[in-house]
Amino acid sequence: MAIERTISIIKPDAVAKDVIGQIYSRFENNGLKVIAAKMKQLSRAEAEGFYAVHKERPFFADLVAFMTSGPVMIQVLSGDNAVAKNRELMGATNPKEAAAGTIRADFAESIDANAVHGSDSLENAAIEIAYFFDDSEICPR
Ligand code: RTP
Ligand code: MG
Repeated sequence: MAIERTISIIKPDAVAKDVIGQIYSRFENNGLKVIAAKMKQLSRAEAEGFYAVHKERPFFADLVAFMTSGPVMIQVLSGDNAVAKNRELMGATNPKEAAAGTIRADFAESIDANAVHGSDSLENAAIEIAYFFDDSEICPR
């Protein structure tokens, strides 16, 4: 298996619920190392840029409003098959459809307030990492 990097964002709902530590434990207990992290209040422009791929979708305005509603915790995860592993730990986008024991099944409120973001491909992971982190902020280990 290949060591990959991916972006995880703990969204405002999960930060507000004080479950950052519980979510980090799931990463660490499943072979994903945190190699960079920052808490950040996203500006509207930052959220729009991050989710630009969705800008024509009907939910875009709600998504940007939600992602700027409070601080988010952004981390680079590293590990075997990290992109798919993180998506597996997250569960389905809609928490009602998320498998038992996944982050979204356990912590998400709704399809909008769904606790976490994870890169959906290796290519997008590289783009999203560069969006939030300089190389000097990443600590490979
Ligand atoms: P994310 O990008 O946040 O990791 O989530 P995802 O890949 O599972 O879902 P994606 O299709 O990329 O959608 C991004 C976020 O937009 C919201 N959404 N709302 N109302 C809706 O139909 C709808 N669809 C998507 C969700 O918050 C989703 O996480
Ligand atoms: Mg997505």
